[in-house]
Amino acid sequence: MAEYFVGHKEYFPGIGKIRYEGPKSDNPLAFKYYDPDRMVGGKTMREHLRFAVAYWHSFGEDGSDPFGSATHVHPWESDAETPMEAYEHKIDAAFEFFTKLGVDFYCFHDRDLAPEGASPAQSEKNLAHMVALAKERQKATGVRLLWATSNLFKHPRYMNGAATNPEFAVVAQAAAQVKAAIDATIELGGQGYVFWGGREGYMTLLNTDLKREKAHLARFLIMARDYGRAHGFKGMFYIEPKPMEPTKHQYDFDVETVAGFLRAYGLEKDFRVNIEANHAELAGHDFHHELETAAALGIFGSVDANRGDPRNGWDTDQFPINVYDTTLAMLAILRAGGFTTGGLNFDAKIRRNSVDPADLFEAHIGGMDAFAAGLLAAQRIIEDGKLAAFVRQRYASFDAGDGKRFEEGRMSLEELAALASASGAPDVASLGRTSGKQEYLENLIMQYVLGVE
Ligand code: XUL
Ligand code: CO
Repeated sequence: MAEYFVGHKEYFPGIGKIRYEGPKSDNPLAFKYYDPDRMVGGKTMREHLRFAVAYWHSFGEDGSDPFGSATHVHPWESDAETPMEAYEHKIDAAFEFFTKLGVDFYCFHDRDLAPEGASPAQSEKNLAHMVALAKERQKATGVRLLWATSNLFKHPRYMNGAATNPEFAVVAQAAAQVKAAIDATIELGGQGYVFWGGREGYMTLLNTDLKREKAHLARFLIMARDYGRAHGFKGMFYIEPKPMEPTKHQYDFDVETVAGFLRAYGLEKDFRVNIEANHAELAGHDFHHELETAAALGIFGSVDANRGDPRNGWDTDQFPINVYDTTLAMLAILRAGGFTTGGLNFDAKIRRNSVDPADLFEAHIGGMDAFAAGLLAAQRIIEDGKLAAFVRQRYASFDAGDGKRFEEGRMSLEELAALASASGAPDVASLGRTSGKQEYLENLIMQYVLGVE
């Protein structure tokens, strides 16, 4: 394989392969921390981090917002003579970008890759055409599909929902789309398939049968799971939690809510969660909280890496740069055993006024460096063992004797209560006055973060 791959025309001229130059480099187009082949705890950085580029934000967004029109001019669209040609050029630009940046994965929505047609059959044909081109490019470059998904939120027909739409005929349209997108995922060897329920929720409960809509969502997911498994899909299905936006309330509110839903409908074997940092924030949680919760519930799967703005109540989808946060995230991910089918997908977009071709590279370089630095710090935290030892010690009273019997479910409430006044019980006045040492622990993490090199 060439150093990087240019399909036909070069869409990012003047920018070559992005290389690791180390923390002292002042080259904005070089990695400072992400050194793909560097070994970290028995695996290379690239194996740990499994970076993916999001097709929709990187090659589809035009910079428009509710107050202004497009600012991003995409050469792969402006040089196209037919609407389909714009999609063909876009995939060339995308694979040029993936290989220059040096990521191993990408993710797409069906409608990013190929345009919607006048009928489900035409849409399916458009998608199959583009899937064939994607397959050729994957083969030529070694870049793989981390996951695909279906855009069930943009078309006006989905304004009242897709799988949860009160009109059955719309649910059928959504099924046609998902079936074709699962076929595309299988054809491209995708390692995952994501459901993000952008419009699976409500704007007002006054017109909504919540119980029925949730049951419809479960039915739909069961059908999709059964179809995928029957057609040879061996990857992971994911639900991506988000509490709101675009609807007022979304059924996949957060990790805990999704876990309960999966268990209620027997979906927990085939589905895991794809956790997005900005969605965690909208749910009122830390990203770290969502990751630890998923790990504890055994449903951690993949990550949409980005950041929100704590002073904005919407999904700003900025690139991640906070190394304290990425350290805690990587710590949770490493402790959960690392990624298997999942990875770190940059569901993030450059700002509206970031109009230089280099901006898209710099954005990803910063995000990759932030996670690489986080990985290094997290690995040191694990190797040093101080943090884990502190937490273990904090629960030591459950490791043996009565505490252990309690934990293992071998004690009644009467027995437990009797221990409160048994001989040898600790003095009640001073009991429980043990410092949580939060400030010490926060400082300890800071030392690892600042010690990264
Ligand atoms: C929307 C979002 C989506 C999903 C895929 O907030 O995160 O882009 O990641 O549909
Ligand atoms: Co996302």
